[in-house]
Amino acid sequence: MYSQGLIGADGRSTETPEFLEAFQRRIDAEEKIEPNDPMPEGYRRTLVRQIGQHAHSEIVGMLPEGNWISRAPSLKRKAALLAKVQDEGGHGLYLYSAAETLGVSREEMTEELHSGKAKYSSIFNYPTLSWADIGVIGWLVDGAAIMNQIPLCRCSFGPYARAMIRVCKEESFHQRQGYEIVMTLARGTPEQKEMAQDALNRWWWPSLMMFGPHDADSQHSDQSMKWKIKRFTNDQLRQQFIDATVPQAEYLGLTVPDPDLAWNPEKNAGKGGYDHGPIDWDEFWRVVKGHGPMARDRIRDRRRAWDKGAWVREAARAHAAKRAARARPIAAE
Ligand code: BYC
Repeated sequence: MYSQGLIGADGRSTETPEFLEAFQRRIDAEEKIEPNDPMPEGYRRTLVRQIGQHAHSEIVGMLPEGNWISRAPSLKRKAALLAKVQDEGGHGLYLYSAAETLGVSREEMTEELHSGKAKYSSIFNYPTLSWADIGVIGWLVDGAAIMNQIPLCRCSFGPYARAMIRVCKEESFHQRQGYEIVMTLARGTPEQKEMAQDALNRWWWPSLMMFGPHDADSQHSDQSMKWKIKRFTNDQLRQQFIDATVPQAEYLGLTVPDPDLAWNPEKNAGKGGYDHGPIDWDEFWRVVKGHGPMARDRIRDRRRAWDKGAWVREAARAHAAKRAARARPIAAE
C-alpha cells in the first residue's frame, strides 16, 4: 500500500506542472512543508512509506534488546537498557504521530506491519546471542542510525524533521552507552574481549546494510534527494559511518571483520576514507524480503503484544468517552 507511486514525478499525475514547479521552488528555498500545505501525492506517499518504516523499525527494534533486560549483568546495566528500550518505544510513537499528520492512521500502519506488507529495518532480523551484542547494537546500530538521522533533522517535512531532533539526542546517548559496554568488555578478561569481537564480527556487515542498497540500486534516492527528504545518498552515509567507526574499533583493540578494509588518501575528494570489501547484497535482499533469521519471531512477537494490549486500548477509549460525556454538560452551561 505504501509502495511509492511517485504520482507527480512519473507522468501519471493529475497535478499540473505549475503546481509541481511551485512546490519544488518551496523545497529549493528550504521552506518547511507542513501537514496542511498542498503537496504532490508522491511526496506524501514517500513520507508515509519512509516515516512508517522508520516507526516500525523503532518498535521492532525494542525486541532484540528487550530480550536482554532480565539478563543484564548488573542493576546499572539493567536500568540503562530499560531506559534505552523505552526511548525506542517513544521514538516509534513520535514517528507514528508524524505519519498520522499525512492522513494515515496508526491502526492502518500497524496492520501493514503485522501482515508483512510494510518493511522495517533489516538489522532487527538478526538474533542477540550474548550480552556483548547489546553493547555492539548501541555502538554500531545506534551509531548508524545517528549518521542516517542527523540529516533527517533537516528533512523538508516539518513534523518529521522536528521529531528527529529529539530522537537524535537520545540515539547519541544510546550510542555512548553501547560503546561503553563494548569498551568494558574489550578491557576485561580475554573471554570478554573475545565476546566483544564475536559480536562485532556478526553485526558489522548487517550494520552497513542498514543504509540501504547501493545508490545505483536505490529506487527512491534521486526523487527523495530532490524533495530534500534525504540529504545524502545511501552510499555517502555508509561511507561516513565506516570512516567514523573504524578508528573507534581500533581504539578498542578490536578488528573490523573486513580483510579489504584499507585507508585510501584519495577518497572523499582527497580528504581520505576507507575502501571496504563487497557487501553481500543477496543476504540484504533476502532479509528485506522477510527471510531474515528472526523475521518470523519478530512479527509473531509484535502481533502478540498488539493483541495483549487490546484491553488497554479498549479501556483508554472507554475512559475518554466517559470524560467527554462528563465534560459536555459543563461546557453547555
Ligand atoms: N531495511 O530506494 P531505497 C533505529 C528498502 S531504527 C529494510 O534506497 P529509501 C533503532 C526501502 O524501504 C533505524 N528495508 O529506499 C531502533 C525500499 O523498499 P520499498 C531505522 C530497506 O527509502 C531501535 C527498498 O529497500 N531508520 O535506528 O530511499 C534500536 C529500496 O531502497 C533497507 C530509518 O528507517 C533496510 N536497511 O532509503 C536501535 C531511517 N534499506 O519501501 C536503533 C529512515 C532499504 O520501496 N529511513 N530498504 O518497499 C531512511 O533513511 C531510508 O528509508 C533508507 C532507505 C535509507 C533506510
